[in-house]
Amino acid sequence: MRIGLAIAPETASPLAFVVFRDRLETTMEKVSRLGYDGVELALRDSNEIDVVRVRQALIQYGLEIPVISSGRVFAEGKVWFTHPDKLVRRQAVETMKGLVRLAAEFGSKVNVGRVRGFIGESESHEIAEERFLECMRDCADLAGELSVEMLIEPVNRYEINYINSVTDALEVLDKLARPNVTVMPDVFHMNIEDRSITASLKQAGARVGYVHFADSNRHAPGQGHLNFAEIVNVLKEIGYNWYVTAEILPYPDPDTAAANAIGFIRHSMYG
Ligand code: LER
Ligand code: MN
Repeated sequence: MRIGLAIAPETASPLAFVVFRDRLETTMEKVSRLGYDGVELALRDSNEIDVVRVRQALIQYGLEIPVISSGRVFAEGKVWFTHPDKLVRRQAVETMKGLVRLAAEFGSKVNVGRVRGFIGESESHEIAEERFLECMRDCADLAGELSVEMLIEPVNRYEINYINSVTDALEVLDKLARPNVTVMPDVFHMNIEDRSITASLKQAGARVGYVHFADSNRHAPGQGHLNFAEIVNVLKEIGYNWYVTAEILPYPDPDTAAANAIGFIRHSMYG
């Protein structure tokens, strides 16, 4: 398995769930020195980065971009797939398609977290889900043409009220019926929503496309009460051998958090 770190450019809101929010070159240099294999980029839209510059930095620091994540499209762009207004849904789809095209340039996958949207108080689950499925199929079909995989990330109930557990995501994947869309477990959310982290990972099996690691308090793995050795063993058991990426809060400070995360993840993998 390879180890990644979720980061964002300096243009991101301070609320973005990343350790480093800084010039990408500055962060990549640090992340590479710590021994990470890749960086997940949290972007608001595809124009936010310069492809040539980022490609040069990836080569210089020996890093990959496993995933482009889209939480900022929801939080900062304020557009999402279940939105009642068709124009807003269209904007969400166009922004996500931009991220898909960018992902094709870097050989990355594209995450769909909170940008799926929520279900309004007076709305039916079925109508909201239909809107989500239509937007998602539109993006997934472009992604398929460009050989890009998309990832549905279950997110806990305190952040969104649609697709909270891995089991929820698997049901949605069946309805979606797109082979290039998989599930992206984040063990921080699973600790809140899933009956058993290990059982849900086994249930998802080959449909796991990417994984987020954070401890129970969203600090670096090792700083809370999740059993990462057990989680890593189950990932190996189901044949998952791609990236696990630390998406953690920058405590006690960004450098320490990033160093703690890779240290503990390696320890969980190799003992
Ligand atoms: C994103 O990866 C995530 O885990 C959410 O809590 C925020 O979008
Ligand atoms: Mn996550």
